[in-house]
Amino acid sequence: MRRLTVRWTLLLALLTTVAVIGCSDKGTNNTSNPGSTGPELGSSVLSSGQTYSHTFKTAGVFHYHCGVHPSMKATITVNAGGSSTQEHVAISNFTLPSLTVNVGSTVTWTNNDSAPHSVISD
Ligand SMILES: [Cu+2]
Repeated sequence: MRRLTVRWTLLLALLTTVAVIGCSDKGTNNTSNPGSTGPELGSSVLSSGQTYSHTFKTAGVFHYHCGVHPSMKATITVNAGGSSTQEHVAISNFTLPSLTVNVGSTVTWTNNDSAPHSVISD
């Protein structure tokens, strides 16, 4: 019985490690890692100077908004094919950036306002 318990503990530790490594989002301030069924974008509230990064793994049109100021809205269009790129965009003057990228690209938002903002899928 004791041996079985040890094996389960090791298996759980291994699964936890795999889950953490599998996280595709990075950045200084993200709380959610969108899965295949979850929303594409989900940052936490970004203070001035903080960033949020997300890699778009599927083509599509992704509408998003600021969770703090719902009137702030923009769209990321992800085209199939082409070379992936690293995009760095700013949130400034209470405006979220819209842009078009190729699939596989990573977009990093930086909050350049003094006010807090977030990046949330509609
Ligand atoms: Cu905002």
